[in-house]
This record gives sequence, C-alpha cells and structure tokens, in this order.
Amino acid sequence: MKNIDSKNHVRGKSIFVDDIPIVQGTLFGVVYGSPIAHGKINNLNLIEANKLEGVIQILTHKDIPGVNQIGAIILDEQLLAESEVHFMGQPIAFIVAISEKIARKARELIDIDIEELDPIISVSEAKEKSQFIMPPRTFKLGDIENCWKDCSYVYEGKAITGGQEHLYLETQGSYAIPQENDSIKLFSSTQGPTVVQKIGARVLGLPMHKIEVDVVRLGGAFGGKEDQATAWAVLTLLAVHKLQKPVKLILSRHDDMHMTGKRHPYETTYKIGLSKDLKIIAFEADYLQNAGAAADLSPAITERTLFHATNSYFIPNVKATVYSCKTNLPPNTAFRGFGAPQGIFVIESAIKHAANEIGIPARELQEINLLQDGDEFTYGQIAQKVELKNIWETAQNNFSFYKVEKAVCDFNDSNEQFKKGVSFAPVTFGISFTNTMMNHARALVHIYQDGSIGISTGAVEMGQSVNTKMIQVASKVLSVNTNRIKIESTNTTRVANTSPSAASSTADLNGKAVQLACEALLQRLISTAAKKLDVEENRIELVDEVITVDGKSSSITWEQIVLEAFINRISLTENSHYGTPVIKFDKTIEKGHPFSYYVYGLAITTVTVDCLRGTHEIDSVKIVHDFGKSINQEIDNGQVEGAVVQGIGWMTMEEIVYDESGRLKSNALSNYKIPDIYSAPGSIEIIPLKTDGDENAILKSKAVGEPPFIYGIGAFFAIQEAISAFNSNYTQDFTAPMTPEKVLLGLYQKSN
Ligand code: LUZ
Ligand code: MOS
Repeated sequence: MKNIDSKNHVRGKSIFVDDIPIVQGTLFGVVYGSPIAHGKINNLNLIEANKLEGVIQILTHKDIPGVNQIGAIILDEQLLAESEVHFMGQPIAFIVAISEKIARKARELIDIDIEELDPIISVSEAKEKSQFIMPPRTFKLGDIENCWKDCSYVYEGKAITGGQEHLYLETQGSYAIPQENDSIKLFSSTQGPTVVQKIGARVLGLPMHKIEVDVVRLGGAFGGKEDQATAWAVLTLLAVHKLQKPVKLILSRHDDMHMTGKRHPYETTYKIGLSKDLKIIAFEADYLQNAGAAADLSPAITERTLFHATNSYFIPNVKATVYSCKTNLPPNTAFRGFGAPQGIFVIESAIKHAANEIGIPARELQEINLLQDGDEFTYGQIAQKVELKNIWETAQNNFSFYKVEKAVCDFNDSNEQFKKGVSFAPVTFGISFTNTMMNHARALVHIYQDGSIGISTGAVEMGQSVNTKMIQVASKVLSVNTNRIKIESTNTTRVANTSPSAASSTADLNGKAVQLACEALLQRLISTAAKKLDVEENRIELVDEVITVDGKSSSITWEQIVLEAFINRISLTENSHYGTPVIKFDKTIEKGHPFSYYVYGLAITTVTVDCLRGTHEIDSVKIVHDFGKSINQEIDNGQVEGAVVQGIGWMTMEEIVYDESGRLKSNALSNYKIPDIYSAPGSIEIIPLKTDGDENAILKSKAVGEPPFIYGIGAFFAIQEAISAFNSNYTQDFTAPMTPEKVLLGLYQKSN
C-alpha cells in the first residue's frame, strides 16, 4: 500500500497548520526573544511597540493567569522570562497584531535594558562550575574497579559529537480559536497533543478539558516537536484566553532555528580494556551532554544514551555516567535516536581506537564481541532473540566482506589523488519509551452504518506514514478494502492522555490498540452473522468483505452484516487500550527490562575521498536490517533511507556553530548544510533480514523510525579510513562531524 498522503503532498493539497483556512478576526503573533544568552532584565520598554498601529497587545509573564512554567520533566523553564534570561532567543514577550508584518515591525521597536551575565557555552565550563540539569546518572555492570588488571590492552580517549538542527520542512506553528465558556480549540504542529494540552492548561490555570488539541499532520518533526512545540502552542492559547480572538503563530525559519533546541552535542572520555583474545572486558565512559538552559527532555535522553552505551556488544564490566550540563544555549531536545546515536558513537570510537592500536580492522573486534542470547545488558535486561549473528551472516552472503574490502584496497593501490575507505556500523536499538509509564495508546474505531470506517488514535502523522500503517492493520483484521477506512485527525477529545508520537513506537502502540478495537468489532459482526444464519460462531469468518461458513462464501457482504448489526442495535464503535506487556525498570537500582524488543542491523559504508580537495562521496551503503516481518516494505525502506542520509548529515556535514556569546552562527540554509540529492549515497541497498519478527511489534513488523539513523555513523569511520590510506601521519581522532575542512587537515597532517 502506498502512503495515503502522497497524492495530496505532491499536489500541494495536504493541510498543515498554516493551511487551515483563517477564521474571521484572526490575529497574528510574533515572539520577542532575548537578545543575549545570559542576563538580568532591568526594564522592558514596550511603549513604542505598543504605539504602532495594528498592534493589539504585547503579552509578558505578567499576563499569565496560571503558572509560568512549561517544563515537562523538571519544572525549570518559564514560558515568558520574568527577571533572568538563560539563552539567546528565549521568549520574553508575545506580540499580537492584526498582521504578522505589523507584529514583526513592533518587535523591532521593543527596547530592553538588560544586564549581561557571563554565558556558559561549553560543557567543560559547565562541569567545572558544577552547572548541571540534575545529578549525574550511572549504569554499572560487573566489577569495573578490579577488571582493568585482567586486560592485555587498555586505551583511553575522547569522542565528540556535534548538535543537529531538525530542519523539519514545516516550522513550528500553532493556531488557537476561542470556543464557548473559556474553551479553546488548538491546532498545533506537535508530536504530543496531550503534552501541549496539559501544559497549556497549567499555564492558563484551566482544567485540561477546556483545551481541545487537534493535529492533522506535521511536515516533519524528527523529535523537534516532541517537547518543543509547547511554547508556541501555549503562547497562542494565552493570547486567546486574554483577547478572546483567534490567534496564529507560525515561526519563520530564522526564528525557529534561533529559538529552538537541537540534538545534544556530547563530549565523552572513554576507557576500553580488552583481553589477550580481543574480548572487550571493560568499558568506562563519562559523557558530558550539552543540555542547554533547561531540562526539556534531557533526563530521558540521558537514559537512552546509557541504555545504548555498549551498542551491539557484550561487555561484562561497564561503568557509564552521563553529566547533563547546563549551558546558556537553547534547551537541546529529542532528535531521532534520542541520545542513543551519541552513545553508540562513543563505543564505536573506542573500538576503532583499540583496533588501530592493535593493528587489526575494527570489523574483527566488532565480530568477536557481538552480543548473543543470554548476555546481560548493563541495565540488567537479558538479551533474547538476538539477530546479530544472522545479520552478519546475511551481510557476508549478500555482500562478501572480502570482496568489499578488497575492492577498496585495489582502488587505493592504483590511485593517488582519490582514496576509498570502508566501515561497518552495527546497531542494536531498544524499542519502548525508556519511561515505562509512557508505553500505552488507545484507538477509537467507528464502523458507520454504510460500512465505511473512521479511526482515531493517538498517533501523529509526520511523514512517517503511520496513518497508512493504521489502515493496513484495520484492513487486515476486519478483512475489508483499505479504501473503506479513513484515519481521522489526532484529537484530544477523541483519544485522551496520549504519549507523544516518538521512540519509534507509534505504530506498535497505536497499531496494537487499533488491532484490539477491530478484533472486538469483528467478533460482534461474526456473532450477528451466526445468529442470522443460525450456525455456530466458530464456523463463521469474514474474508475479503464476505461472510463465510466453513470456509465457503455466503451471500452476506460486509455492508449487509454491518447494517444487520446496526438494525439489531449492536454497537459499531469500539475504544481500545493497549499497554506494552513485560516491560519494567527500577531507577533506584538502574536495572530492569525496559525494552519490549530490539531492532538489529548492519551497514557497510564505502566512501571515496578527493585527497586534493578534501571532499568526499559516499559510494554505497549496504544494509542488512531487521524489520521483523514488515507490513509495508516500501514505507519501511523509505524510513531506512531517510535515516541513513540524516545520520550521514549529522556525521559529515551538519555543523552547529555558536559564537562565544551564545549566538547561533549556523542560522540559515546557506551556512548550515544538510544532505541533498547530490550528497546522498550513490546507492543504498537494503536487505531485509529473514526472521520471525516479534510478538510485541505490530503484526510482527518491527519499529523502524530511529534504529537506521545509526548507520550514518559508518560514514565517519569510512572517511577516516580513506584519509589514513592517503596519509600515514594522520592520527584518527573521534570528533564529529567530519567536515571537508577537517578531512583536508587530516589529509595533510604532517606528524602526530
Ligand atoms: N521520547 C521519550 C523518546 O520520551 N522517551 C524515549 O525513550 C524516546 N526514545 C526515542 C525517542 N523519543
Ligand atoms: Mo523522538 S527523538 O521524538 O522519537
């Protein structure tokens, strides 16, 4: 089945927040953000701005009727700054005017008297000054203190990864419309309708039922709208509450890049120890995470880094600690992988470091140490149904490591100016929200009396095609044509208390709820048919829209049985709840079984570096990926391809730069480069792993959103290999992104 939105997307007919027809009297907002990264507000002068014709009102923290607090995990973030500002662009005032243009003009007329305080930009400075979001968190396994003496090889080093701008095509936005009795209807480009509703209610001092959040779809999110759609949504709610007029706020690209957080940059020191036979027996890492000025989702991202500290390997003695450092940057936030890519980059760097020192290919170390059934993860979960051996063998059979590596060697032997490099990037990604409480979803399914079907879930469509998958699930369970089924908007009055669409889990959680609802409805239709035909229920099935008895078609169609049930006053509506079984986690001891299953895979990346220019091309990415039993291979391949390219962007070209005053310098598409069609790999081959799938995955089709992002890490190491082939003086260091500048420096590095 094709993505149901593709036709409307290419015709420009799909509706996003900014496309919702404007209600008469709508006002437009623009946010006034802090001009400096850290300071005390002495005076905010709005006189000139207020004088501008067309300005309706400029809202500040003084206008907030409830609590001026939008923190989701830790209550440390004001909606509108009161006396101190902690990052450049932090919202201080919300200008509401009759047009966006006027609001923008008014913004320039705001005058602020602000006393500058020293900003902290780097994690090292934050750590030195003990500026943390929360106490450090440590996961431990084995006896790290006493295992080093058993190691034949010990290496220490540093691994650094940069931030990443989400660059969703649709910027943050929201549109709020007043309803009767203080109620508000809110259209928001959010991954978490309930997050926006709950925090909106808190700030306005209203019960949640006064705020109805409706989401049709997002133009991309990648985690950037899991928590950070909130401020913009709540600002429009606040303005509606005050003015009783519809209010719309769509961030310009420039405001969006300046005011929102990004992927967390990490700086990590690691120590790795191996036995004589090259088993990794000890791994220790201190991760310094740059959280920015407020917690946002950093505590949860911290957790996912720790859960993925050992990636696809079994290591019996581990100590991993994350320091979530508080700096004067916009609060960093969820971004595809949610801290796991940062963690995995570190262990892969440590392995590469060890391999270089020992003088063997990293692939050999990777193979020797692969996780197996029965191994214990650092956090106590016992590995089961591990597919890594299967993955490795499948890759070997399809691609031949020898062939791939030999082709690179031969090329390098016969070329001076161009060099190739190859690398292997495995992934083991835990599926479930790490916060056990969040792993639930609901679905509301109506069968209308004409046989058409409407489904509401908590899933937010953001381009990942979750709505298409929901239709597939319902169509399969009810055995009806997909064109009978419509997916409704995600709306808090139809499906309440939702978890955000995140953690790669949306199709699993909401799909299982749809499955349960459809199974219940099917049972009612079967009972109705049994009564009508006067046969036992167990002889009846519904197959391709026809009732069958003992496997033989009857004359009763889907439409007839639906109508029959309706006439007999049988409910044609079902509301189902699904909560993931078996998962649990005890934070007091940092042990448990947090993931319902894992997704495994391997990418082999080959690159060619132009050793004169420092530029590179990704020749190919050859992948074996564990989809389980994919319910939609086309869509899932699309997720893998997108994730690979996004991961390569993070590792090789996307470079977030703040100056020492905390000003974002990479603030436009002209100075922040994301992969385009020209930088995409020459080929991406995807071999689906042959496997039974997992019962906890929707129809055994495993989660696919985030795990393949890890494959992008392969590009970093492959480029390093190519540089080493050109320059034997090059010392590989593990600082990403590997931009052309850095490549060039490596190519012509004179000595160690
Ligand atoms: N969001 C979240 C996530 O709240 N918890 C998670 O574990 C998670 N994992 C990946 C992406 N978003
Ligand atoms: Mo996310 S990083 O919003 O799954």
